Amino acid sequence: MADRLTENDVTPKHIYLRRREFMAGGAAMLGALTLGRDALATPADWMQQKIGAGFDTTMATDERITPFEDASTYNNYFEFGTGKSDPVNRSGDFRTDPWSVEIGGHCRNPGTYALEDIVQPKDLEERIYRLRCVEAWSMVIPWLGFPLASLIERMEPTSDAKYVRFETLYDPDQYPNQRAWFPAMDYPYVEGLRMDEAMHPLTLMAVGMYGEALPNQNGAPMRLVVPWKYGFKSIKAIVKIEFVSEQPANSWAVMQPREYGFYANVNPNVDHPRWSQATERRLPSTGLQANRIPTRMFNGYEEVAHLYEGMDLTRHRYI
Ligand SMILES: Nc1nc2c(c(=O)[nH]1)N[C@H]1C(S)=C(S)[C@@H](COP(=O)(O)O)O[C@H]1N2
Ligand SMILES: [Mo]
Repeated sequence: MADRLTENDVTPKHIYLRRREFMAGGAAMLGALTLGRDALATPADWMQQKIGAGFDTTMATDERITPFEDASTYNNYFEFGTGKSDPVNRSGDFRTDPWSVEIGGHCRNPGTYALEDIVQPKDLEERIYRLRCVEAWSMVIPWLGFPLASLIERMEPTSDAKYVRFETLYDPDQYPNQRAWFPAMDYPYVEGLRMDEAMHPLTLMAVGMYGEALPNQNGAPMRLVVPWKYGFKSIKAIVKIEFVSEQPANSWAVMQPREYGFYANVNPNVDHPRWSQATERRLPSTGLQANRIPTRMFNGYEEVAHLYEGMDLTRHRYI
């Protein structure tokens, strides 16, 4: 289940409101607002640390929060390179301010919106979600964000809006792999969700993690988090959101259609053509201590199962 903070969590909102200042301030942004991100705390510890003893710990799972160090140094973000440490090593100068997002397609309020107008501080909350990559590693991350549904509702999609299509920034000046002789994929990176998936309360637009603004390598200034799907659905550095009537051609499915599809729901019973998906390596994971655990259907978020009733999930996982 999603662990949520809906009361007393003024700190994340406060941090977001100060975005411009701490972007400018660089490392100084951490300051007194940072709370134990080195953790390996349990979610219950994490919540208690943040809001005091009043937190209802029955909401929390007993899974430990992945240390910030792992979550921010072992990343997939092909625009910066295909190595897991390329994103942290190469994203230092990435500019996230100013940032605007073009929203359009079948909706009543299309336009180009400044990030500050998209993120409503009152909607920000912290949610502890697992992130499970196709390549079988996983993490538990305290995200800071808002339900995608609240943004969609403000845009007033029409009945022709059947899917939501997302696009990452295209800027070869800033993204080394976009100007490479042989780019790793066709850019810009594109992802999509069916409307009901996009509206599901678990679907989060993240602007931060571990109580701070998102690090560049994790998708600053705004990225999607769809916790029951493989990580590639969680598109980073979003600059365009479009309401469309046809299923979007998402980047990985276009690149390797035999391996990747549109739905990409986490499913331990359906293997990737090149490896098993039955287990995952929970970070931190090393050669000596792989920390391998069983993968769960829908990454453990079984409350989404009804969205796929009547669908052959074997077929829709990759095809
Ligand atoms: N724009 C963009 N978004 C992306 C990717 C990418 O290469 N480019 N990689 C995806 C993949 S495959 C994963 S597993 C997650 C990784 O998120 P993390 O680095 O925050 O763990 O980001 C996803 N979002
Ligand atoms: Mo991934």
